[in-house]
Amino acid sequence: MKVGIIGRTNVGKSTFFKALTLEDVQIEDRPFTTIEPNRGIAYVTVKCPEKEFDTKCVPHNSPCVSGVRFVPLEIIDVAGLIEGANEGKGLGNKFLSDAMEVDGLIQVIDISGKTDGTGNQTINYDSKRDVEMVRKELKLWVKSIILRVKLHGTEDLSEAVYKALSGIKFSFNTVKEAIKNLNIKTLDESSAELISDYVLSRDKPMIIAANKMDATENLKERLEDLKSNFEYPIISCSAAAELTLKEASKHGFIDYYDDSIKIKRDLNREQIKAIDIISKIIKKHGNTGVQQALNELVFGLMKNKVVFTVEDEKKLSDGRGRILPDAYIVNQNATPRDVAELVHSEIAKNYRGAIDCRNGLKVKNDEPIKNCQVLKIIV
Ligand SMILES: Nc1nc2c(ncn2[C@@H]2O[C@H](COP(=O)(O)OP(=O)(O)OP(=O)(O)O)[C@@H](O)[C@H]2O)c(=O)[nH]1
Ligand SMILES: [Mg+2]
Repeated sequence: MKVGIIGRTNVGKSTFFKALTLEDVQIEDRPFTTIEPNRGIAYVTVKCPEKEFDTKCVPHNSPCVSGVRFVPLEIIDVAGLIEGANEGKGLGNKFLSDAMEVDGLIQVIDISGKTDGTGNQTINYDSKRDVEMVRKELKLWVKSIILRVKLHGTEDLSEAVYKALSGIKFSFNTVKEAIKNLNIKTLDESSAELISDYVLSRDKPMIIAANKMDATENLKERLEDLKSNFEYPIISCSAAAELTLKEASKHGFIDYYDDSIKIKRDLNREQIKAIDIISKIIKKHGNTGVQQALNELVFGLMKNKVVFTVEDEKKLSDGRGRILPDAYIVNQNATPRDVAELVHSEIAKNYRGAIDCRNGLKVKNDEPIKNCQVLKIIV
């Protein structure tokens, strides 16, 4: 599972990425700070089943903090987009292919309206323009790839388009469905654009992270305006606030857990002031919105699930005795066999079935996983 952070330049993409991963990346108030993509591990959060099973987990691949399980996924932060990127403007379109090697997208926008389309300071910039621009750039770029397809002899159209797009993770089924449902017989400007729109909307689900919510007085109006114009889920956030809290927590200044802040050490006047401002943001909005945005994409929009795997269904442990060691993100239709594939190719090869550890019963091989199911794969 891989998520991409995209958006116009200077909106706070790298800040958002760093707040989720704590990777040491460059953040600056100027356009085109990020050139090469930043890659890291972020986590979605679910309730750990340890309490329900009356046990204490010993996590392996997914840390657990006070009963909240952090399930890992890959995340990538790419260079900022500007109008014309599909034709090579700004930093060109190389990073479009970086951004597109993902299963889902978070588009970061600056909801405060204080940076313009080229990432420079302004007032009252309409962030709807950015949402339109990103949608257009992605569509035109995928369209340009489709238009490069050359059909050989009797080659099937779906096969040829899929081959051209497979490097950027579009599924064959989606491409085939697009060509069938849109009744496409040949490739030209308009049919390529239709296919592009179709496959993007199916295979690159996207939410909007309305960032810099701390820097505007008119958040409510601005959000309503966006919501009435787009169907994307929109989560308001302050990546800068989340990053400050995560860093302060990492260095032992505060406890930051479950959207509450507890000061642990003596802070200087500046630090107290910063924490005070952020506390007010959290009080007003309930949270900083960063983790919520990632969870919304992975669970809300993409409808993924989490599955826990164990080797011993009684002790709920792996071969080394670790309790509820591993958790994985799976898509909504994943079956026990798909889970086996995620765990190890050898396990998938020797797969003989799976047991639901909640009731000790065998799970049907074609039955979709239930969210937070604890499975023993039988090999
Ligand atoms: N007020 C406020 N500023 C923020 C927030 N998030 C990021 N910023 C600031 O916005 C500026 C740009 O942040 P970056 O994270 O570098 O933005 P980017 O989108 O990665 O920029 P490029 O890589 O240049 O495209 C920096 O000055 C950040 O401190 C936020 O939530 N609130
Ligand atoms: Mg950046």
